[in-house]
Amino acid sequence: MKNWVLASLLALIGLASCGKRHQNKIIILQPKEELVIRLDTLSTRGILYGHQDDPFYGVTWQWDRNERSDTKELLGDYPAVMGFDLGGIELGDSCNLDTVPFEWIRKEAIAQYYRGGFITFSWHPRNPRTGGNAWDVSDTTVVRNILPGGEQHELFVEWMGKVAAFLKTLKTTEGISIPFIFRPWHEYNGSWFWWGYKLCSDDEFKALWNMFQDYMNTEMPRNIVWAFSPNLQGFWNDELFMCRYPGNDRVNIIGCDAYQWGTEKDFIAGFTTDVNYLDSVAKANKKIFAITECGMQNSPTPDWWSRVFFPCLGEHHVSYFLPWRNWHKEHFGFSKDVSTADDVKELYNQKRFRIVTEITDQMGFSGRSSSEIIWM
Ligand code: BMA
Repeated sequence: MKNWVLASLLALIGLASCGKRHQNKIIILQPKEELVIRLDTLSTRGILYGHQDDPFYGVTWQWDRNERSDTKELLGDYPAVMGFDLGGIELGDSCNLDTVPFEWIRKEAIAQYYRGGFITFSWHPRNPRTGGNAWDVSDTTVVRNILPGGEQHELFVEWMGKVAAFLKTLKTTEGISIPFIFRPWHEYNGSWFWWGYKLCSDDEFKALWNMFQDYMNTEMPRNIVWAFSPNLQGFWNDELFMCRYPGNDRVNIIGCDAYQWGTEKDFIAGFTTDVNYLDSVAKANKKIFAITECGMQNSPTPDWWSRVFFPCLGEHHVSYFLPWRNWHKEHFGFSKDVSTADDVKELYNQKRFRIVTEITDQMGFSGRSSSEIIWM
């Protein structure tokens, strides 16, 4: 982003937050630039709560289309960030891999944008070589074979086309494509997805990232904010991190997917180490830092968020944290129906995190481009 654009916008934000709206200043930004600036500015003011599939189902309900949301039922409004998954779009399916209709995803993403919140997409595509799912790691040549010249390259280009075609339908009422975060090839440092660590070389992984990103950026040059999202590692160092980092010109957000699967002690040690390392890389490279997925399955520990999760974040400026979906058999997020409800309410009252209510007016503009900001 050009520095003068940032400087002008920050000046505008400053004026707006002082209560004096600056009527005459017009800022011209790409939608994705505005999204990055909003996230960046908000991250100095507190962490945003995000949740996967928030409006489709909760711990004790599912497929209710009456504006239900576990977040809203516990805290009064929707999460600041909503996550949706596109797995299945590549086959032309009408529902994603978790049986959510893509039409609902489209409507909810637009609604989230209009209420001033953020949207993030992940994609768990099928295995383009074997026909299995994203977790099918039986073939170690998948990435190589979808790159140019590979046996499944043409098929994969078709798949990318389906992703782009769907995302292009996310439009304002004026017909302008809305901005969103895309988080492809997440948890690449583990080996449970076909694009994982042992399933491809560093060069193949980077070529995959570049091919997908270049394709999508050609289709939607003004709309996509890119999140690079490794899994909890516990022992990062520059050599290990940089070998698959796509490069500063290709990443806006450095994330971390962090679940407690084992002991609390191990999680705290690993997560604290990773937050320190990944945030330092983010800061050094002028990137936004976020906890792009997180949680403890089925919330067995009532004070997990206040006693385990938040202390690991320390004083770092974290943009958002996004617990995974509240599917009844495997739920991770906030809900009035789980043991963490009181703890979460207390944290919210202490302003330790924000939902969508708190991010819309504070900066002088909402999720929609304000009268002072013109999208180009
Ligand atoms: C995983 C699990 C799966 C789900 C997938 C995509 O972490 O929750 O059940 O299909 O994410 O949402």
